[in-house]
Amino acid sequence: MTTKTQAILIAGAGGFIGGHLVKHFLSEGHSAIRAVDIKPIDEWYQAFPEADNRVRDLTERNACYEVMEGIGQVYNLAADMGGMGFIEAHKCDCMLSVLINTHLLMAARDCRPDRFMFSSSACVYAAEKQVSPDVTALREEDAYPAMAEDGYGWEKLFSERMCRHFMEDYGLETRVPRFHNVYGPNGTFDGGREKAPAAICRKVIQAKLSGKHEIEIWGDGEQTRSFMYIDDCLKGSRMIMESDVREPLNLGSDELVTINRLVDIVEDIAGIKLKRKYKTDAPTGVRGRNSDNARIKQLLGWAPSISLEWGLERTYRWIYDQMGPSRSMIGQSYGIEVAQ
Ligand code: GKE
Repeated sequence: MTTKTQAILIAGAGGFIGGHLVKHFLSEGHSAIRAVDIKPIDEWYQAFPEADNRVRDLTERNACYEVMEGIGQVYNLAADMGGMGFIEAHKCDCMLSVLINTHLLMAARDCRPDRFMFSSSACVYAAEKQVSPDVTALREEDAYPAMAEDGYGWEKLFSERMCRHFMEDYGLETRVPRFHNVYGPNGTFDGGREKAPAAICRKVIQAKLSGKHEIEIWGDGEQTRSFMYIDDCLKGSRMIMESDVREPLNLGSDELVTINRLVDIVEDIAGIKLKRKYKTDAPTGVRGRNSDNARIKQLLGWAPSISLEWGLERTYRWIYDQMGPSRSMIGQSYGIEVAQ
C-alpha cells in the first residue's frame, strides 16, 4: 500500500497519462511526488507546482540515478510514442526508449524502491492474432510466439522481459500493465502523435467549425479497436502496482468498435453528420484488437468499464475548448473559412 509520505517518481509526467497520474496522487494528498519529463515544463500537458518537477533526459544513466534517490514507488511512463501515424514513421525513436527503461531499472536495482511499474502496451501482441476485425480478444499469452508491432511493440516486449529478469535476478518488485489505447482530456490531439479518438474529435470539430462537412478517415473504417478512458487507466495502474501480480496484465477496455462506429459516436456528440473520405494508404496498424479481461477480473476482481460514449463526450468537450478560443486561428492554419 502506498503511504501518503512515501516518495513517488512519475517518469514521463509531462505526457498524457503521466500528467493525470501526478494530479491523481496530489488529489489523494500524497506529499512527495517527483515529476520528471524531457519536455520543457511549459510543454507539459499538465504541471503542478506542488510536485518536485524536473526536466531531465532519462535516456541518460546519471539522470535516472539522480531522480531515483529516496524513491519508494516508480511509475515509468516515459517513452517516445504516439498513435499509428507516429510509431509507423519513427521506429528507431520508439526503440530508443529502451535506454530509459534500462537505465531506470539499473537505478532501481541500486536504489531499491519498493515497487517499479513499467507501462507496456497492446502493441506487444503477435500480428497473426490481429488479422480480422472480429478479433478474438487478446489474452496475455498471445504475445508469444512473438511478432510484435514493428519498433514500438518490440521495445515494449523487450523491456517487459527486462522487468522480469530484474525481478528474478535482483528481487526488484516490477509490475507490468499492458495499456490498450488510452484516451481522454489533456492528451495530444494534433501534431502527429495523436491516437484515433483524439484525432477523430479534432477532425469533427474542424468540420463543424469550418462548415466543410467532410472527414478523412485512415483505412476503410472497418478496422476494430477497444479504447480505455483515462480514469480506468489510473485506477487499474494503481491496483496492479499494489497487487501481487508480477506477470504482464492486460489493462484495456473490452468494448470492441470499428473506427466507423467511433466516428458515429463523435458525430452524435457534435450533432453533425459528415461525408466520409477513406485514406486507405494511411497508417492503419493491425486489422482488429481487443482486450481479454478474464485474468484481471480473476486476479483483481475489477476491469475497465467506462463506456466509450461517456469517455468521448468528455474528450470531445475538452478538445473543443482547446480549439474553440482559436477558432479563427484554426481557419487560418487549416486554410479554411471559419463559420461563426
Ligand atoms: N491516429 C489516427 N488518426 N488513427 C486513425 C485516424 C486518424 O485520423 N483515422 C483512422 N484511424 C485508425 C488508424 O489507422 C488505426 O487503424 C486505428 O484508427 C487506431 O489508430 P491509433 O489510435 O493511432 O493506434 P493503434 O490502436 O493502431 O495503435 C496504438 O496502440 C496503442 C496501444 O493500444 C499505438 O499507436 C500506440 O499508441 C499504443 O501501442
